[in-house]
Amino acid sequence: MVVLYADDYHLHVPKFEYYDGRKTTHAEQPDRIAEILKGCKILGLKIEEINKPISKRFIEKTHSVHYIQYIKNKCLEIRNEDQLMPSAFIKDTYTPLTRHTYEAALKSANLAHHGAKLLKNGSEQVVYALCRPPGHHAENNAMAGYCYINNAAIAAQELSQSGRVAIIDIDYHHGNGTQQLFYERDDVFYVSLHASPESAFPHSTGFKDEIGIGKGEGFNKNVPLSPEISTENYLTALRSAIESVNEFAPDYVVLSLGFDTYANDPIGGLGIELESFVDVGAVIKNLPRPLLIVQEGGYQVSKLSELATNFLTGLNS
Ligand code: Q9C
Ligand code: ZN
Repeated sequence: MVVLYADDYHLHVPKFEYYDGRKTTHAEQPDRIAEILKGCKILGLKIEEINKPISKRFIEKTHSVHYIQYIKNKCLEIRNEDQLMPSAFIKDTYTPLTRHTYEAALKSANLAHHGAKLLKNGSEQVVYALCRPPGHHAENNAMAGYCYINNAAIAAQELSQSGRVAIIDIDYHHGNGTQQLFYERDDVFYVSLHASPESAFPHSTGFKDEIGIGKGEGFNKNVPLSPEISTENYLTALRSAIESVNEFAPDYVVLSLGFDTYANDPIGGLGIELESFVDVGAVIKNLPRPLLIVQEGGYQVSKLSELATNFLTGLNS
């Protein structure tokens, strides 16, 4: 197993978001990755730093050219440390641009893409890409939910050129972007466990009846959960999601990993306590390999190091 990170995750520092008509501090901060990295170091894992931006031709298989151009140009307009709420290609009020957001997003996406390459050429069986900014809310032509470029989708796209790919998403929030990007495909299966969109962002997607369309019908699976679910029932739901992955018989698996299911996450929280992340990791261990783990959310910064070590301890048990 290798852990990949880009030291340039520091480049993107969103100042505030607008929530319920109020300007509030922004939850998606650089020290999130510093803390997870700290956990990986405690475990003595192999860690590799890569600060290269992803090439355009790989992004353009996932995002529209106009969308990517727009982000690039808007970031170039920002000449100071301010942030800018874009007026186009955006779905909410949580996803501001800063001067270096574009650059940080390219480097984040490259980690996932590089991880996919390592799996394809057989040099690793498990790769953990510490992506920041996260990606699973980013759609073909829209940023949302702190996400600009869909890291997991870009990796899955790369892997799909060599076989069948299953994406399992266990972030607290539904991955609307990843769902959208593979909704009409039967060679990439998407399954997501998340807090019910009735009470949680992104609100409009993540319902059970979204099963894919055309030849993609049956290759999208949403498992909306009550925020009050017991950890025991959560683990049962996770086991059955893994069963559906096994039924699909993928050649590669991508895990979108969010630690915002942690009970005390400031914006999420599915009641999973710190110690139980060992069990989550131990269940995830049953996924087939090669496996690419892509970091998504998780906002209780003071606990991220321990959340990561617990999860990885279970995974490697
Ligand atoms: N202030 C990811 O976990 N909700 N994105 C904002 C709370 C947006 C989360 C409301 C949550 C986006 C990758
Ligand atoms: Zn999330």
